[in-house]
Amino acid sequence: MIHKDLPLTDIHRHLDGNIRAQTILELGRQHNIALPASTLDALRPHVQVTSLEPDLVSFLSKLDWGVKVLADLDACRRVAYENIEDAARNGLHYVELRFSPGYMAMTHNLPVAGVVEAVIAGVKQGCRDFPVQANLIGIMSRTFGETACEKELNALLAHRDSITALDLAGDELGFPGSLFLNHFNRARDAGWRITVHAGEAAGPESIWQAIRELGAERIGHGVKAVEDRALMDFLAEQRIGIESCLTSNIQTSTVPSLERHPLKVFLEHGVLASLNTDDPAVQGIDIIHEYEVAAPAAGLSEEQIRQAQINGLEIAFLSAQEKQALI
Ligand code: ES4
Ligand code: ZN
Repeated sequence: MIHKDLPLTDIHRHLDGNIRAQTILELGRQHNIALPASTLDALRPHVQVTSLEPDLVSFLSKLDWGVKVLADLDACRRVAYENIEDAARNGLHYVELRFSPGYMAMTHNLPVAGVVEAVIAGVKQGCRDFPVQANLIGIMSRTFGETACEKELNALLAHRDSITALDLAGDELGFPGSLFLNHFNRARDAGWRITVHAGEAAGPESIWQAIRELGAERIGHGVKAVEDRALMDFLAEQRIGIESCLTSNIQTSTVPSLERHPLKVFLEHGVLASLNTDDPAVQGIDIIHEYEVAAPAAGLSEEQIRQAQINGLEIAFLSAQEKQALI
């Protein structure tokens, strides 16, 4: 269960993987974009995961309808704003929203820096209207290669003070972290925090690489760390945070069942692992489901669920001042 005496956080949530089905319908109508269905019920199976996907890349294709309706910058601002509204509705006190500006810009050839600006504006307005704190994490979508990632990075750096951290998402097997050393050097020079999707589709070596070469202070998913005892020790000792997303890991076939998810082992090992959603609208879940249904199914005791909630706050990319406002 969710512990009401503690702040509730979600520090791994993709804004562009969390576009309401209703908003996809409305934006499709508004901009004359042909959708695979014209009612909410008929659209759902196209924009939401209904069963297991065979792998990460198939899962990620489910996010495409959401960005296909981003026909202008106002649409980008709207989905950012609605993400804040939904976070507040879910009872979150603090959310880290991540987004790939190049992916959001892609279908309608929007200016990438304009997308960054629109997302920042939507989040800022949302935080004025709803009782939730937020920070933004910029994503480079590795699937589109080094040059596209450089464009995303440049657009994000144009608004560096409104962005807290840099992440690398997408096809981990096809595009290893070693391709992005320069990108992360620039991000660290800008004073950003670093988190990397690693050990989701690839093995523990991808996590070592993210930490040692990209400067990751947190790891998205990191499930494969459990295969490497030295890495488990290192994560615990160095207080490298793990952003666990239980349902996501089942839907991408990263883990065969919740009972076999390594989150419990991480917590037993003293690794700072937290509970998060990933792409809640696409997955058909919310943070409450992850705490109330998924975490118990993964074998976590109430004490371990509480620890995961504490860890979410502990490893959040909050300044001392922002943290003070939360507790
Ligand atoms: C991801 Cl964009 C995205 N969403 C969820 N999981 C991911 N893993 C890598 N990229
Ligand atoms: Zn993710």
